[in-house]
Amino acid sequence: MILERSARNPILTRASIPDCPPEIIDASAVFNPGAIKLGEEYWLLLRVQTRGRQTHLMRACSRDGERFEVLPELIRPRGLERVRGRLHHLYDPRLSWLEGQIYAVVALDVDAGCRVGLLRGADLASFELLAVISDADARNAVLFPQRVGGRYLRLDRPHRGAASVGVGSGDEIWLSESDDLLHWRPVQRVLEGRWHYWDERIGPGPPPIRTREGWLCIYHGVAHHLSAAHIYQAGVFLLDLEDPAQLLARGRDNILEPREPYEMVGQVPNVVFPSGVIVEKSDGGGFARPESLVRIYYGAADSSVALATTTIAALLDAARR
Ligand code: BMA
Repeated sequence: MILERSARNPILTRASIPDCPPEIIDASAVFNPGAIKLGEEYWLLLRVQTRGRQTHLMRACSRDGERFEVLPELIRPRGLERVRGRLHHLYDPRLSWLEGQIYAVVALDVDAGCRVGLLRGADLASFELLAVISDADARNAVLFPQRVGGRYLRLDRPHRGAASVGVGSGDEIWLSESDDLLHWRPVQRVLEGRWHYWDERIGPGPPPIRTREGWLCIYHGVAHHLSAAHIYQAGVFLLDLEDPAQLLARGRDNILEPREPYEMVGQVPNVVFPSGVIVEKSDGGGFARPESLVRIYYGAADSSVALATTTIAALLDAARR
């Protein structure tokens, strides 16, 4: 088994969400969290949904990475009035620690479709919108935790062929670069969906992990050839350290798929959606250690938050298999 689910799964459910009137009364769902470790504390930035199907951000804190307490307070990023058109939802934050600040890459639902936004803050409570960093329709993007060759990098997933899923989606992950985090240029496609198999449509998950063997990336793949369902799963691939446009390896199989009742039943059935990762140990050079514990936080059935653990070595193995 590559990933081991927490015995406490789902670690957060709608029952964990304190009322926060007037916005949140008897929340409907909590899922797709961003994750970050600050000192000895584990933090999750949560996508909380109300019974009006409105979306809010809340945060949760833990001392052990497994038992989280949700703070009874909404996170309200500043500067959202700069988003063009009416902003309906802000969600799926991917958190990165970069050059002494916390960044969150978020999806923004506007009338024209979906855009990617970049938030920055000294802590999780003080986010400000830096910029909308996609012109065209896009939802999933994630920052690399450091510059590579002087450039900021991200993985993103341009939308195309909305087809059967009804909302924008795509089957390619691209590497893009920037000098200032505000203006981005596509570099190269790094991964394509594999039609007929587990990852037909794909999108980046949590931030890439720097290992001595390359950038280890967790992504989600959707199988929809089974016609009755869209099955969201997680997988891994590896990009070259110096030149992350080069794909070194990609696992054949998924590493996590909906098997438990809380993953198979909910608002959107059959979904595991990895969005946060915490690596416990790095070596002196800042590379994740092979034996390090890795905590992967994921949304389950668009209803709750779950946790699975593994090691860097096991993920590298899975990428090469
Ligand atoms: C994706 C995103 C996620 C969601 C998933 C499953 O396209 O919208 O936010 O969790 O679908 O519904």
